This record gives sequence, C-alpha cells and structure tokens, in this order.
Amino acid sequence: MPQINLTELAEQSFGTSLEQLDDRRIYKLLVKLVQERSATCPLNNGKKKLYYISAEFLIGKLLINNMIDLGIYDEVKDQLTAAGHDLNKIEEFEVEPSLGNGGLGRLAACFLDSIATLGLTGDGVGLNYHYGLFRQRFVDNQQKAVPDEWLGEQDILVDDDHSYTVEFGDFAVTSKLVNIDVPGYGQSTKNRLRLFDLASVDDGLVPGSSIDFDKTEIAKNLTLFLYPDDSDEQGRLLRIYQEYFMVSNAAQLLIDEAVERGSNLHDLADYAVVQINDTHPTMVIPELIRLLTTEHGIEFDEAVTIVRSMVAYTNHTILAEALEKWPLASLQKVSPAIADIIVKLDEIAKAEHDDPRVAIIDKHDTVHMAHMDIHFGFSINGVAALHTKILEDTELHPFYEIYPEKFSNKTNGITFRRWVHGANPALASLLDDVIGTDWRSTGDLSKLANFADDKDVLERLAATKVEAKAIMRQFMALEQGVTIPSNAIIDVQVKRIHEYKRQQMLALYIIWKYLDIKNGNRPKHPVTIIFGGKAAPAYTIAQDIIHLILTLSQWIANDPDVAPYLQVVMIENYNVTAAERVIPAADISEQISLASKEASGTSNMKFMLNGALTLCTLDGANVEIAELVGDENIYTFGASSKQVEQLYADGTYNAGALYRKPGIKLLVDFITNPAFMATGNAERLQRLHDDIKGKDWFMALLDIEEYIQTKERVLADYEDQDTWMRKALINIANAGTFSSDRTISQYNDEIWHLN
Ligand code: GPK
Repeated sequence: MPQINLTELAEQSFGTSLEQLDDRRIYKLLVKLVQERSATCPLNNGKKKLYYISAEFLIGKLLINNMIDLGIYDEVKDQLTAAGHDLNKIEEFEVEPSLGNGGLGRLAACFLDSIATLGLTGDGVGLNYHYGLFRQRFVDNQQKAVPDEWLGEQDILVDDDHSYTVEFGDFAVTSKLVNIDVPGYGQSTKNRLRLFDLASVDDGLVPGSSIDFDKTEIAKNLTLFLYPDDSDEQGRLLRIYQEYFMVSNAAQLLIDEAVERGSNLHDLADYAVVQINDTHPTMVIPELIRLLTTEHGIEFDEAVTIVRSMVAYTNHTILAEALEKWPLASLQKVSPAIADIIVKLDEIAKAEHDDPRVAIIDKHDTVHMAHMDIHFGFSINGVAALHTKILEDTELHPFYEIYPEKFSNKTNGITFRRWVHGANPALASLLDDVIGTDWRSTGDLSKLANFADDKDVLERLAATKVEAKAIMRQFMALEQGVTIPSNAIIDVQVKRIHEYKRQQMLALYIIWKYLDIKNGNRPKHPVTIIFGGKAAPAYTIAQDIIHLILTLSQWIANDPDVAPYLQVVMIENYNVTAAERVIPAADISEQISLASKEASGTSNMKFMLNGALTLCTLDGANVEIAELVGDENIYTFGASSKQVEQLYADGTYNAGALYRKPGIKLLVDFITNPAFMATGNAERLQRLHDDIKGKDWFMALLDIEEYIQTKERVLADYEDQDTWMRKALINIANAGTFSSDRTISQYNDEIWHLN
C-alpha cells in the first residue's frame, strides 16, 4: 500500500494546506481516501461462501473503523494531530447508519468485521431501511419516536447491478441492491454487506416528523422502517412481507453466485452456508426449496436434503414474545407458494417426530419459525454458555432430545478494533506499550496480568480512564447538553429498555440513594448514573420506565441538597456512536437483568475490555466473565437462574408481599408521591407503580435489597483507587475470550467449515 500524505492530498484536492482545511473538507478527503483504498481490495473468493442473513446490522460509523481495518488509521491520525486537527470532531460529519436495533444487530456487525479479518468468504445480507429504526427524542420527559433520515448523505453505499423479482400472493416487486464494503484488519481482501432495497420504494409515505405511515402500500413501504409497529394486523403482515422480501433476494443471490463459482446446484451445500440470525430470516428455508424445485428442476426431496445441510440457526432469546410465530393464513397471503412448502415441511417433521411440542404448525394453525429452523437446519446455537444450557435443558428440551448433535454454544464476542482501538485510543496505546500490538489481531490480552502489581502501569491505566472521561464529558456537553463533573464515578446502564433488563431496579436504587443523601450521607465522590436506550414504541411499560428515569433526573438536578452528589443522565437517541464515547469512560458496568433472561449481553464485554468493573446478576455471559476474573474482581448479586426458573414454575413469586417490606415500600411509593407525580405524567407513573407493586413480572423487588447493598460496596471500594485499578487491569487482561475473532473461529470450525 502506498504511503499516506494528507498534506499532498489537501493541496491536490482543495489547493490548500492541511492546516488550513476545515473539518468538513477533511472529512470528505478521508472518505475519498478510504473509498479508493477499499475499492482496490479484491473480494474474498473461497469456493464455499457464508451468507449471514439478518434483519439488522448495527454497523455504526465506518470512517474510523475502515481506516483501522485498512491499516491507515494511526498514520492518518498522527498527520492530522500534527496539523492541529481532532479526528473526533471530523467524525461528527459522518451520519450513523440506522440499520439496527440492539445487541443482535451489533453482534452481526462485529461478526462481519471478524469474518473479513479472518479472511473468510462471507457476506452479510439484509435490507436497506430508509428511515431505519426510529430516532429517539425526549419531549416532556417522554420518548418520542421520529424517522431517522440517515440515508440523506451517505458516502458508504455502493450500487450493485443485481436486481430480482419477488412474487407475493397478488403482486410482485423488483429489488435493487446496494453494498457496503467490509475490509478485514490486516487483510488485503474484503467482504460486503449486501442490502436489498425496493425499486418502487416511496419515501414520501413518511410524513415529516412522525413514524406513522400507510402500512398497506407494500410496494412502496417495504424498506422504509426496521421493525415497523406490529401491534396491529397490518403491521404484522408488513413484517412478514419484509422478511420474505429479504430472504427471497438472499436466496436468489446465493444461487446465482454459487452457479457463477461452478455449482451444479445438486452440490449447493459445498458452495454456500446460511446463518439465520434469529428467526426473522427463517423463510429462507422454504424459499431455497422453492427456487431449487421450481426454477432449477431439482426434486422436492433432494431440495429438502440440500437445504437441510446448508442452513444454521442462532437463537438469541428465551423470551417467548421474541420467538416469532405467524398465523399460517398470514403466510399464505404473503406467499402461497411458501406457505405450501411450510405445510409440507410440517408434514415431514410430524412424520419424523410425532410430538406436538416440536410441531412447526400447531393446532391453532400457527407456524413456529424457530421449530422450522431446528428441524430443517443442521445447527442451532445459543449465544452464551448459560443460555445454551437453558435452551437444551428447558426451553428447547424436546428438540435437544431429538437432535443433541445439532446443539452447540457460541459465546458472543465483540471486535477489539472498534471497541478499543477506535473507541479508546489511550488504552490502545497503553496496551501497545505494555504487551505489544499483537492483541489487535490475536485478541490476546493475558500478558497484561503480569503487570497487576506494577504501580506505573496501574497509574497509566488510571490516566487512560481520565482521558476517556474527558472525551465522554465533551460528547455529553456538546451532543446532550449536560455537564458531568470531572471527578464523578461513572455508573452506566446502556441497552434497549426492557423490563427484564431491569432499568426500573436501577431507578429504585436511585430513589434509595437520593433519600440516603437527603438524610445526610454524602458520597465521597459524586456519582453520575448514565442510562441510554430506546423503548419499542408499542411497549407501554418501557416508555413508563423512561419517563421515570427522566423525571428522576430532573427532580434530582433541581434539589440543591442532592445535586452536587448524585446526577442521573439519560442519553437521547443512544446509538453506536454514543456507546463508543460512554463505554470507555465507565467505572461501573450495570448488567442487572433477571437471571436466565439475558441470553448473553455484549455491552458487558465492551465495558470489561475498557476497564470498568461489572456489577451483575449471574446471567448470560456475566457468568463467564465472573469465572474468568474471579470473585474478588467482580460484584455479583441476586437470585440465580435456577431459583428464578423455580419461581416461575411454581408461580409463587409474590410482588405484593415484597412491596410491603417497609424499606421497599418507601422506594416504590416514591414514584407516586404527590409532589414527585406533579412534576411528571401522573398516568405513566401510577401505571408503573401499580405494575411493580402488583405484578413485577421480572422480579425487580426480589433482588433490590441485595442490589443496593452490593452497589454501596462498589462505591466504597472505588475510594481505594489502587485496588480498584488492579481489579480493572485483571478484567482487561481476561477480556481476550470475548474477541469476536474467537467467536467467529468457532463458528467456522464447528458450523460453517469455510476454506
Ligand atoms: C435478542 F431476541 C433478541 C432480539 O430480538 N434482539 C436482541 O438484540 C440480544 N437480542 C439479546 O437480548 C442479548 O442478550 C444478546 O447478547 C444479543 O441479542 C446478541 O446475541
């Protein structure tokens, strides 16, 4: 690769010196540089190719990430710094793509980075949503969902001339394809993210500032939104149309490309493997069968056998509401051909296994998508050891009895290029100094443990935290309009808002802490508690939880007795960019889901890697983090997943009885005390109060007392900075396991068998 000379490029492109160039023009210069470099990388071209099909890809901004992967980041950064420029400021001109929602989508993005980095031939396939997931605004301390017009000024999308016809029940549409290059770190080759769009899409259906639109005009609306509201029949149908459009395009592309590489289609499984990310792409199974039989003359039985050996499924949750089930009649409306094949597949499955618990179509004519994946895929995996165990022993036990060999665990991972190299440059260069640069590609951080008692290294580690906090405070001031004290303990819970993740339990802690400070117990360091996350627009209680947090934030800020010691901040429109600013700055990582409910979590890994200490229940990948770092380097509390499963099984959980404990009642009733209610929306606060008191389905009251005690222990421990930094170092040294390069090596060795 030729050397970079930004001074020369500035002269050539703009006829001015690099020092004189404004940030916007530097941004344009860098975009062009990355595009040119990336365009010259040849595609990976192995015989067998992976198609990672996913409804979401939460890719984040790409400029810095791509410079890292193309190996030009450090050089560019040095030259910009020398010319008096700040890359963080330049990056602000990039608009973050809005193609994802939460952990599952971010996982897909980390995986694409690792697949390319390992030199494997594998593309992501999804949809090009024009307004993506909604953009979150706060109005009157409540969430307002507005369209995210991210597509306006995008430099990353490259047109592709593939176009397919997708036939629905009573009409057909045409697709068009755009690609996003995915270079690999330390590789001269690349892969791509392939995003299908509707040729006839009409952005005009979305009226300005609202996400309401005509859900019936499928030929115009199909690629407007990710996860359009599905609280009514039209919305649910639209989601099925989207899913079928996505997989029909994916399957047609896969077959075309396999034929190009020499497949006669009888041997398709030697040329392609499909990873079904959650149940949204499940219809790729019947669609591949349909194409092989009706378009390519293969017999039905053979087509089933072929497909059975080339699709694999990843489960990301045990929550029933997230496991898709569609009425057969709805599938019939979207695609009669696909519904017919599903009926046949159901008959095959029933002939093989006469057990209603594993039926694809149940007695209400509802189609269980995950069941189709398990019967007609060759692999099913969970995303953390505990989650896979729960699938095997409980949630999917009847399937595990039939197909034990199909089940495996693939504990999630994160790409260190984005989450340290890009997001935490100070830590990255400390690691380079102390253990060498290999960690960037091997993920091996274990040598750091040799420095656990090295005072100099511990001090330098503490300095990286100060630097990360400065970047975060600048982001909070400029983007969010909040001032955070420089000496505050940063305590963070960022993730989608959901009752099982228990943001409401942290809110109850905040009430406890507020009252404690009111009683004169002033913390030594101020504590800033930062939330971030969106709530599904149709999920009322989650909206109520956001309202409680925002109302508490305001209430505390307005109380001069408490404000100097306690601050509550909720990031508006939390996204990947915000995560990159806030995670490196965190001291405390809140991973407080009800045990058994969080399949894995991936922010837990990002926090650990960036030297935050984890305050957690033994859920998801927290269990593995705890095993790696040892009891003295993590703070765990709460009921175990076994105890929780038992409570659900017995039906003996009694929120009301716990509520009546005086210490707990005080906290819950704070939500509806008249003065507090008067500052917020009484209906929302009352509903949330009643829900916690009367139902509390995710058992916040079960763990609240132990949570408060444990958190107070964490805050006290923070005062001994030497011991604290030693713990942080041990956490970083053990984070190597959670490199997505490790995860992807396992997918490849045990499932995909590429190269
Ligand atoms: C799981 F089922 C789902 C879903 O619809 N969306 C989503 O983001 C998450 N997830 C899990 O909740 C996390 O525990 C997990 O780490 C992540 O998927 C990736 O596996």
